[in-house]
Amino acid sequence: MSIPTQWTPTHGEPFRPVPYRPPRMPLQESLARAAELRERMDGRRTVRQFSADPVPEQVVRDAVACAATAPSGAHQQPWTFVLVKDPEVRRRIRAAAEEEEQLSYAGRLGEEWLAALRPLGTDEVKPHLTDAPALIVVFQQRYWLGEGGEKRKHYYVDESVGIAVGMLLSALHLSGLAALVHTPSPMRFLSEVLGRPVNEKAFAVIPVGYPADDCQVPDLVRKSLDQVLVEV
Ligand code: IYR
Repeated sequence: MSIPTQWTPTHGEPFRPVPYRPPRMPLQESLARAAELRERMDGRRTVRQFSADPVPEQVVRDAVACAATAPSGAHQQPWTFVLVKDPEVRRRIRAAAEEEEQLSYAGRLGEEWLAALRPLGTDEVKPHLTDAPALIVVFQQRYWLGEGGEKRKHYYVDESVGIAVGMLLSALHLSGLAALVHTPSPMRFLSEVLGRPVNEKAFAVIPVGYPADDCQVPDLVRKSLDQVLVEV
């Protein structure tokens, strides 16, 4: 399993701006694209039942590359994406996740949380972790760790990685793949199974694939634009 080389920060370098002149999109095109994108994004659903069919790996890599264009605190890009294809590693992740989830659903979550989850139909059984042909495990680099053990602070890590995951989900969906943001809790086992360094903390496990032929999703209703947008 390859471990990406750590990025070296440009810490302390002077500001050397370069021109940015993207061509302005014509109004009609902008309106049409926005409306189309809105409709396509509304078609995204979190999927928990995956087909075992393989996915085009380049599509997944391109989606990760899109995610890695996210803005980040001080442009520190504090993320690592581990693409897990090996079925044995996926089995180990599933076994460890289910062990934690059994404790969660048996009471650790508490009645109020369980009631909130009831309409989603989730439980401690996580077949998506082995059925989906790929998992993207997203790690946050809580701080930068140099080769010689030196550390540097990272800023707004939660926000940065959250934005990157949003962009990842959008890229996967718009490229025709389904995904699920799974956050087993606690997630320490992911660092152990995937051999990640101490400065990295698991953020989410994202199974990626095609929905199973008999896939079902909860009958969710999204808030309307009026309910989420305040214009002043
Ligand atoms: N991590 C658990 C529980 C869970 C929590 C939330 I908040 C969800 O939106 C869904 C599930 C699980 O994966 O089942």
